Amino acid sequence: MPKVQAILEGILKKDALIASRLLRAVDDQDPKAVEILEKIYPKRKPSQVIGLTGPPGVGKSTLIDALVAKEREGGACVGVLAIDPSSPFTGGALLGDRIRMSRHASDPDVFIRSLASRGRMGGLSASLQDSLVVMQAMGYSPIFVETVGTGQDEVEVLRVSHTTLVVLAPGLGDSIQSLKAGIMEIADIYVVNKADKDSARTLQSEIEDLIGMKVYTPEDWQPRVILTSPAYNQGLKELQEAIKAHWTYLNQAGRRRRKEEQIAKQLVVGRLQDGILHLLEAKLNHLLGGAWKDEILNPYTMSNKLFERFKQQVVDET
Ligand SMILES: Nc1nc2c(ncn2[C@@H]2O[C@H](COP(=O)(O)OP(=O)(O)O)[C@@H](O)[C@H]2O)c(=O)[nH]1
Ligand SMILES: [Mg+2]
Repeated sequence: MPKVQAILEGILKKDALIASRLLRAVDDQDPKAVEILEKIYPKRKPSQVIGLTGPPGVGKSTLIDALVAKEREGGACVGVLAIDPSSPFTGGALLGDRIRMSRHASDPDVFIRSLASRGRMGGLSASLQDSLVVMQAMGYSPIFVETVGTGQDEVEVLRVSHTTLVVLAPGLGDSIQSLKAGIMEIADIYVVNKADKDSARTLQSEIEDLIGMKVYTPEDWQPRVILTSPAYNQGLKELQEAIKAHWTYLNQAGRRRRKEEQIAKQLVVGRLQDGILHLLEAKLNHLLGGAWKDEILNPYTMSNKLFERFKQQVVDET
C-alpha cells in the first residue's frame, strides 16, 4: 500500500482505485488500513444510506440501476453496495447484478462494490460499515445497499441504513404473509415493483391495509407505498421523491444524529467483539490445552469449568 497520506488524499479526491485497494486491505485486516479509516471517518459527507430488501427476483437490482440513472441525471455521485450471497464453496459474486448495473460500471461518478456476506471476522456488518465510511468520505450520496433479502444479512444492512425500502412484487413469495414480521415493521417506504403486472394494485392495497392498522403520531414517519416499474419507467420519480422526503424528515429534530449515533455504537461493539474474540480464541485454546489432559472427556463439564475459570480470570478481575 502507498503512504497513509497519499491514500488519504486519494480517497478525498475520489480515486476509485485507491478506494478499492484500501477496502481490500481493510478486509485483509491490515492495521494500516484501520489507521486510514480512523483518519477519514471525520471527513465523511452526510450521505443518505438507502437499504433495499425484499425477496429475490422482485427487481431490487433493476430498481437500483434505474434510481442511479435518475440520480445521475440530477448530477449526484452515487454509491452502490451489493451484498453477494457468497457460497462457502465458490465465494462467488452474483453475475446478474453486475450485468444489470453494467451501464454505470464505467461511470466514475458511480462507485459500485460487491460485498461477500461471509469471509471476514466480524462478518458482514464490519465490511459494510467500512465500505460506507469510505464511500461517504469520497462524497458519494446517496448510497444504495442491496441485500439478498434473507436471513442475517438483511438485518445487518437495515441497521446501517438511514432509509429502508422493502421491495415486493406481485406473485413473488406470495406477498406480504411470507415476509418476516420484523421486516414489514421497519420499512420507511414500501415499493410495489413490477407495477406493469395486473395484481400490483392488490398488493398495494394489502400493504396499505397493513399500514392502516398501525397508529402513528404526528412525530412519526408515515410509511409510503409506491408503485414502480423500472421496465416502463414508471413511478421512479415518485420513489425518488419519497426517499428524499424521508431524508428531510430524518434531518429534522436531531433524528439523523440519533440514528448515526446508533450506527457508530454498533461499529464500536462490532470492532470490540472482533478484537476480544481474537484474544479469547488464543486464550481458550491455551486453557483447553492444559485442562483436557487430566479430565474425563465430557464437553459439558469441561466447558462449564473452563467458563468459570475464564470468568474469574478475565471478567471478574475487570
Ligand atoms: N415485468 C417486470 N419485470 C421486472 C421489472 N423490474 C425488474 N424485472 C425483472 O425481474 C427480474 C429480477 O430482477 P432483479 O433486479 O435481478 O431482482 P432482485 O433479485 O430483487 O435484485 C429480472 O428478470 C428483471 O428483468 C418490472 O418493472 N417489470
Ligand atoms: Mg439483485
